Amino acid sequence: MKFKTKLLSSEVTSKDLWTRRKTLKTLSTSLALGPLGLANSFAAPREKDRDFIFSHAKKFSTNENRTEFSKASSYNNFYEFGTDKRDPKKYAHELQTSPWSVTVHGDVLKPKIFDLNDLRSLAPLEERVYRLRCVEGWSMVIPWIGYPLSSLIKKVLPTGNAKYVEFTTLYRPEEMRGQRRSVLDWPYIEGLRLDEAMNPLTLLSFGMYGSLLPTQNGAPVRVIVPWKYGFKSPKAIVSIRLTEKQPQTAWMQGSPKEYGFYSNVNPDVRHPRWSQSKERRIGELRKRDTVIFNGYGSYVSHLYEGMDLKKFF
Ligand SMILES: Nc1nc2c(c(=O)[nH]1)N[C@H]1C(S)=C(S)[C@@H](COP(=O)(O)O)O[C@H]1N2
Ligand SMILES: [Mo]
Repeated sequence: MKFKTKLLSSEVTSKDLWTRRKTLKTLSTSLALGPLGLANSFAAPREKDRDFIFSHAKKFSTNENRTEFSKASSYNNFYEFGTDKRDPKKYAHELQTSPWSVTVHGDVLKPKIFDLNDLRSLAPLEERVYRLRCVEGWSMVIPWIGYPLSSLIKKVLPTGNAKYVEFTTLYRPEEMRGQRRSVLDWPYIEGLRLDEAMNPLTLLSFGMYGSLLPTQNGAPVRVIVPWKYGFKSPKAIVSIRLTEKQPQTAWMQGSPKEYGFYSNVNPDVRHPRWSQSKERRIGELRKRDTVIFNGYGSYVSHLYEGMDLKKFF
């Protein structure tokens, strides 16, 4: 896998990254680098990597064992590259992720097209170790790097009409071979209620495991919503639009009986074809019990007070 971004002055292979990452881990434990982690600090940082500085957000992070980077970057859902779990890693290099810009618009007073570098430097980057649970019944623990999406939304000044946020993934079938087949109604669209998008857990993410996002994990920018099923965490975003009406998401469009707008992790609400009460943590053999809101209830349950979560699934 090759990163094609402005940040990395030279291309590195995943093997390089993995060994370097291990070095970093050793370094940071032995030298106790303190709360500020400097990505790629294992060697003299190359000119353009110096911006990728982040702190570790302990408050928002789980202490559970992290999924191995090699697994998190090779077992992926990213239908733009194919429906097999191995397809994203195999074909993601066909996508050019630089230059990149994200349009933030809709019911806002200050719409703006952000160049990726401007977007990334809009707020301090934090590392947050979150659980991610796929509706298919597997889960991972991943150290993401990003900042709260609320920081961005506040900048563009939502109007009183804004009730929802719609995210759109890049549409570029020449480079995303999965889009040449009509598996989903492209482009991939996801949505959140505005208060969900403003929740401190909701992350605009640019990196993971100390480095930039691999393309198969959604480079150069994606959203992470840890209390919802994985598909609510859209990758390779080009548009963030505030709206009055609830967005029609790609999965609702494709299969409305199976995928609702909310899609909160909920062991008591079955997927029509299988139970959601258990899950397999990637790397483990025994199944675990699935926890309501993926274990993030103390942060988010108030968002759904009085709502029938079986109806609003
Ligand atoms: N654009 C886009 N975003 C997407 C998907 C996709 O197919 N296309 N798959 C979703 C699903 S089903 C999951 S489980 C997560 C997986 O994220 P990961 O590969 O980084 O673990 O990405 C989500 N975001
Ligand atoms: Mo998923």
